[in-house]
Amino acid sequence: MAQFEKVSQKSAVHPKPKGLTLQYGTAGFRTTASHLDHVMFRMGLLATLRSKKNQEDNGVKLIDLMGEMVTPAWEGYSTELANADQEDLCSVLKDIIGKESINMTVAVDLTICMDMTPGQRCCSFDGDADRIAGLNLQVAVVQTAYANGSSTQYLENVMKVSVCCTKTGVKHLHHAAQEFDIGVYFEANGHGTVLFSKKAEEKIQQLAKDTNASNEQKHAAKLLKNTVNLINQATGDAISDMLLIEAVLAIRGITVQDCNAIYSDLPKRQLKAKVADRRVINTTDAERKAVTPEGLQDSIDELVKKYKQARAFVRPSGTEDVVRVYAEADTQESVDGLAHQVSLAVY
Ligand code: 16G
Repeated sequence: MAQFEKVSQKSAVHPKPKGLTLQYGTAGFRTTASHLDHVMFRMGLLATLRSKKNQEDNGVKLIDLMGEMVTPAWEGYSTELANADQEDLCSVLKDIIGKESINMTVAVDLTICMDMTPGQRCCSFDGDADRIAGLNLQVAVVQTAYANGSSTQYLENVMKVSVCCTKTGVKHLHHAAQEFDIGVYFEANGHGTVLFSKKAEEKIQQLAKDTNASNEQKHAAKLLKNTVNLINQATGDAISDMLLIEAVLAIRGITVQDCNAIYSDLPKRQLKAKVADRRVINTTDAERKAVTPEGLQDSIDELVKKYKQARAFVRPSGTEDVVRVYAEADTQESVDGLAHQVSLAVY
């Protein structure tokens, strides 16, 4: 068929490096840019098929920093760049750089995001939330194996809230959180939000206007109503999460330092182990136990037994070609030793 001849011709311009195998994971295809040219071309083909199957149009849309449409000026640049003839491409790029005064000379060091001084207020974008009482709603916190053991203990023993653990990856936490009236999900690397069931939202609305409710109940319901309005239930939205935390701190009259001092994290260590094929490691129990290769989990269990308040697990990364090793124990020295020994057991 003629269209396949065209595909062959065009894909020859985007050759696949010999012997390179990539796997679609949580982060899609992620590797060095020089290895992605053929992937970009081939994913264009796949997107066309996906859209043809669903009878949808194709399209490419740029989204601005806050998720809104790009400005008219940048729409214009998009049109110019997309339509530029090959020989004019660089001059169009230079033109945009000039018009927008984009500094192309300063090397950006991504390892330095800001200078901090003691007491200065800043936040890293992640998800968190608080608990509620009195509405007979099932509230639960969903974590992953990376959640510090102290946080799990605090939630279960002090806050008396149900905690469940899922595999790493927003989609797993999100689905688990949907099982509850109020599901708070949080990954230690910062992804998270709060989900409210329809029933929970209705109960909160009713209580907020219930004339028989006490002022205290009405106040609590109002706070919850505002939380429903503020939090982004579609996805862990760092900005709304941050605003919610600010609101909780203000309402409780506590500082970030007070909040940080509620419990102390157990010392932890994460390491990466590079192995020939990370997929030989298969896990169960929300990634807390390795089922293959045989004997690996026994070795980890033996090592963990040597330390106090210790736990450790290994899992193949979904975004990098490595095995991740995580350990916790009573002291930093112990946990460093444990993580190192567990990573040796992986090789
Ligand atoms: C991705 C996931 C994140 C997960 C991380 C684990 C989404 C939107 N993001 O960033 O949830 O924690 O991968 O990476 O799903 P890892 O598998 O390399 O440890």
